[in-house]
Amino acid sequence: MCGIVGIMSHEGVAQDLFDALTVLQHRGQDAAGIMTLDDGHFHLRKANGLVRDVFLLRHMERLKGHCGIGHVRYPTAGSSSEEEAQPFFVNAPFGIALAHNGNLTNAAELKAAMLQQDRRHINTHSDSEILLNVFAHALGDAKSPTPAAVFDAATQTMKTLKGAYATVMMIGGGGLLAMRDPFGIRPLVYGVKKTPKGNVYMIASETVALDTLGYEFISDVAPGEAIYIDFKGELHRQQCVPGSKHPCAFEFVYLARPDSIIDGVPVHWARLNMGTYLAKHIMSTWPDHDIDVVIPVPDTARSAAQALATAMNLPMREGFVKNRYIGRTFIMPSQATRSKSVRKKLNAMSMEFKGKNVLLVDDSIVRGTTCKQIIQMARDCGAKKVYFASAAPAVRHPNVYGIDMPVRTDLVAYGKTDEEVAKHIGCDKLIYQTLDNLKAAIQHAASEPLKLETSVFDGTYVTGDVTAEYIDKLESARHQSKKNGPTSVIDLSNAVI
Ligand code: PIN
Repeated sequence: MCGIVGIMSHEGVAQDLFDALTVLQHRGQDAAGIMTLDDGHFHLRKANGLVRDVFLLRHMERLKGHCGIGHVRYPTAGSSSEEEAQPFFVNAPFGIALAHNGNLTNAAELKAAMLQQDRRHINTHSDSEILLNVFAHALGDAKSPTPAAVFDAATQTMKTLKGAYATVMMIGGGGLLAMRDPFGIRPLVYGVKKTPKGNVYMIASETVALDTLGYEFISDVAPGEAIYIDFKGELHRQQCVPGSKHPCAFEFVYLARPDSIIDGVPVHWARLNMGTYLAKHIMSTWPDHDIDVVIPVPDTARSAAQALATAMNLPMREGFVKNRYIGRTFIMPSQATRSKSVRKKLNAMSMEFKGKNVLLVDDSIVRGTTCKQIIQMARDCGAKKVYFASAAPAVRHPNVYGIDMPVRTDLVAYGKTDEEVAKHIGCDKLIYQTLDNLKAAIQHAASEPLKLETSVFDGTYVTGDVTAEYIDKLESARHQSKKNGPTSVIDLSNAVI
């Protein structure tokens, strides 16, 4: 997953872009980049690392201009090399820069077609570079980047792309463009700051970026919609292709910040509801439970654990302390780093465990490596029984829409019953949220009826183009990259055009 931002202002945007990327840092800690446009000149700084480490004063001073876009990355398709950090740029037409969150599922076909039909070379393993070139080709014949020309190109692009994409682009002599895929799988919002010089607009992955920087939320970018803010500061919108809202359920489970609102759903409320539904499930399936205390696995699971404890009339106690200076383990590049880092990251306070039957609550179980160690820590602290509850259902399918979910064989629940997973991770009892309850929890926090993208739980891919063959290719690319260093599904260029 990645975080993106774009700003159209009347003064320098580098500082606001930097601050917005810092607020979106949870969406990716692998690389960061900013590109600005100043009087016809594009300026770029991108590198691997955290936002605070990538941008030094000398870089910030170079990033001049009243318009700019930014990106924080965790790699999905593509490698984690510095060259593949975003924004990407093409010279023609007009100069276009792009920041993308999501993953295209027809990238291999598009790459092959691009070379053969459009004679466009793609230099990286990234599907984002393909997206940029599809759009650049579509805008190719326009005399100038007028709203009509840009929306035509956006429409053509959306008809060509498959998969998940939330994007911001900056077009030389034109303005700032945002597009969200027809299912709205990844989040994208925009807002305004009213200043004496006129409106300043921000487009961002999450509302938290608008809030923190003092922008007023206008709307989510609708699925299949494009938003274009020209250099005169005028905002244009167009529904380019029909859309049907299906935000990714995992954004609510874990990816997004709790203080964001996605498609009318406050993430924090969704997480509280997950706890309440999980409590109801436990009480109905295990009425004579002997849980003494609920202990959250920090941080994401705290909201769910709190609501669960309240609904079950049980005490909730903090039992783990997290070192806040260590990154999230889920989005570190290698499994080796991940396994080593758990104990450095979390320490248990034995007095909360000793002699008690504890219910540990986490947001999800993916590989099962972290929770296995956490359960062992609880036992080492003298817990009598260690029960484990996941606020999300079992993850049994790979993600193809921009979350770096492991290949099936690395998912602990793949091919296992709940009892087998419990045995594997070493708990006395395992309780998963049911998928119906997860959907209900998110729906109950929503302002209107909502459908969700839930493929990691049920293997149903909303875009309708994800075949078993595609998943096999994706997985063999990931296996290969584990063995030989980064490669990508796009590189398996035996695509059928
Ligand atoms: C971690 C949130 N959350 C914890 C991410 C662990 C899966 N993992 C997904 C659980 S935090 S495992 O709150 O952001 O720090 O299944 O791989 O063991």
